[in-house]
Amino acid sequence: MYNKYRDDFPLLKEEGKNGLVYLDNGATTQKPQRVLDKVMEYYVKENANPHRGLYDLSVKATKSYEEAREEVSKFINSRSEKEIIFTRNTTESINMLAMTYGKQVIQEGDEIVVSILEHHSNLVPWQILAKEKNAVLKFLYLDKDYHIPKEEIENKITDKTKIVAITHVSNALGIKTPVSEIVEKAHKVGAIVVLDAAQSIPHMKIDVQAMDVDFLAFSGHKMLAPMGIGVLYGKEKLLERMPPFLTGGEMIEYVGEQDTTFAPLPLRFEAGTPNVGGAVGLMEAIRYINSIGYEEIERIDKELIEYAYEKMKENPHIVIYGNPLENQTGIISFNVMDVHPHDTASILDGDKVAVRAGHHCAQPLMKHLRVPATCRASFYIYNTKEDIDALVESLSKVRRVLGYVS
Ligand code: 7TS
Repeated sequence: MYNKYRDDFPLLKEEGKNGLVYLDNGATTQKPQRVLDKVMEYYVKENANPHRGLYDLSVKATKSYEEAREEVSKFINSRSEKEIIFTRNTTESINMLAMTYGKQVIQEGDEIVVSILEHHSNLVPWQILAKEKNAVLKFLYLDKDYHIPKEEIENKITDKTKIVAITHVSNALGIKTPVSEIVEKAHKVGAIVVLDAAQSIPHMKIDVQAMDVDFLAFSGHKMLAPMGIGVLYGKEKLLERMPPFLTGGEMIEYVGEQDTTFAPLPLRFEAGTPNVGGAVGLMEAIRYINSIGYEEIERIDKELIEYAYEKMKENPHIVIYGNPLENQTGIISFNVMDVHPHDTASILDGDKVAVRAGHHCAQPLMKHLRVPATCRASFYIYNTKEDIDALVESLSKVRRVLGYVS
């Protein structure tokens, strides 16, 4: 299967010669040449500390950083670029929210609702907040078909709910959550919705206005950008009333000996020297994704998932979790019967097939499913049917290597 995007990725070209089959895109994606070039160009031509100097180079760095913010704003259709806060990653975005908005709003007896699918990054910050405030952390659970049923949403989100923090796509199983139903119910009871889009934004169009989510968090590195740059989107009226998170340089307006006034949005939430190179890399990754288009990304996701599912189903010893065909989010979670997923992953690694094995930072989900861990293959635009053939071929050896007769 010829894949015209694969040549854009130097690591795949280089490591491909040694036989690498990279199927851990849920953890992080590879970076296209044009993103690497753009970051390099920034450092060669524009590197300076933005928002400070009055000299030309610093003005250039500031311009590039703010251009990146505009690109992100257009990409997710926020009303204004003031609503885009650059962070390090999804984890930092959600922690920032829990420690600012969360601390301000949550009071004793209030309820915070999450789902059992959450990555620890969208769980632990809310757990700690709930403990601190004597609030209640509630979970939306799955039915036997891996759906969050309507009744869960109806019953768990109540007049006491102040925050609903939910993943858009589960990193462990690839399940899509019913965001519009959750937003509708949450807003009906006066709660706000925080959407963890870390796994969804590489695969599907996000429009924060159409979705009407109040906050959205994602990481650049899972969508072809460098590590160390992430985003927190928030509705302007909510960001306006949030207290600052980190304090110090860049986020102030005026500092006296005893008192400080803070900079306007979005700089109020970006204390210290920012990651301009990362932001510029994210801008270029967005432009690359736009040049491909989500329709094409979805077409590739569908083709790969359907092929992988069909091939893996032919092996009677593979158990697949979730509904990969229904969700088509590039993720297929599985185990080889009677084999620990770490053993499976290391046998695959022997054949140069890179997959993730473990609890996927979703331990409550694993407990809920009554499995200690799974293997996860996760695809992106540069993967091919040949990659999947290599996975399936290697999987067919796993039980034999471990001494099972069939
Ligand atoms: N939320 C979801 C849904 C995720 O999948 C991840 C990372 C995060 C939050 C945290 O993102 P970070 O960029 O702040 O680390 N998920 C994974 C994974 O599935 N394998 O490695 C990281």
